[in-house]
Formats: sequence, structure tokens, C-alpha cells
Amino acid sequence: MKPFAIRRDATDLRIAVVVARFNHLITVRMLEGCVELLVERGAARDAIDVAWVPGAFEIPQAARSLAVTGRYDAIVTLGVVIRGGTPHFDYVCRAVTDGVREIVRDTNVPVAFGVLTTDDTAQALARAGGEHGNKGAEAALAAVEMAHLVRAVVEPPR
Ligand code: INI
Repeated sequence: MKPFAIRRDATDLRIAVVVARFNHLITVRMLEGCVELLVERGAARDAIDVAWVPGAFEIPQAARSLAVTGRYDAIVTLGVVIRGGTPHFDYVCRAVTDGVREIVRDTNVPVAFGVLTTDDTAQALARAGGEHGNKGAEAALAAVEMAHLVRAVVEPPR
């Protein structure tokens, strides 16, 4: 067995974050969790590019635009979709999940999925620095790990 090393240092990684303004009070907490995690892991705070978009529906277009530049080792997406009384929730969730998956498939740039899909605001707050942790930080860590893995596979050491 020869496993690839699991690397969780962000020192030499170029990371972009796409974050939705919809449910801003919650997404800003996720952004804080994400950025703090990256800085703890060695990223320079001013080297983390952040793109705000209106809502979760817009996340894939922004993430794809960033991915195709070739400038980023990984992208973190952050948003909060809260179930209302209409099917709108399902359409937004479907669009953002399909959209992010397609970017990974089409570009091979790691895109971490930090989009909460919850029944109510309390569930979202609990996952944005509350009792269930901060999914923004978790997504950041996934992005770091995948950036190193993809780099190691694509550019194997000689
Ligand atoms: N966008 C979200 O990020 N979260 C939501 O809960 C949400 N709801 O419930 O409607 C939401 N809607 C906006 C959507 O993402 C787009 O910004 C809008 O439709 C314009 O394209």
C-alpha cells in the first residue's frame, strides 16, 4: 500500500472563496470560520480572494469563472439555503449542488461545498460557529486537503 500523504497546510496554496450574501448574518460567520482556518494553516490573509455573490444560485457561475482562470489550487463555496414554504428551496439547492459538481467535473479544480441546506435558521446558526461547529471551516479544510491531493496526482514528484 502506498497512500498519498494527507496534507492540511495552506502555506503555498492559492485559494478563492465564493460566498453568498443571502442570509448574510450566517454566511459571514461561515466566511470567518473559513478564513481563520486557512490562516491557522499558514495562508496569508490577504492572499485569500473572496467573491461575494447575491445568493446560492449565483455561486456556481462565480466559482466556475474563478476555476477557469487557472490561478487557484482550490475554491471554497459558502452559502445558506433555508427551507421556506415553496419549492424555491429545492430549485436553489439543486442548482447550486449540480453547478458545483459540474465545475469539479469540467475543470478538475477542487471546489469544496460549504453550502448549508437547512429547515430553519436555528439549524443554520448551529453549523456556522454554533453547537455543530463551523461548516465554513470544514469546507476550507476539505479544499486544502483536495488541493494537495490533486497536485500530488497531477504533478507526481520525480
Ligand atoms: N438564496 C440563498 O442563498 N438562500 C436562500 O435561502 C434563498 N431563498 O430561500 O430564496 C436564496 N434565494 C436567492 C437565489 O439564490 C438567487 O440569488 C436569486 O434567485 C436571484 O438569481
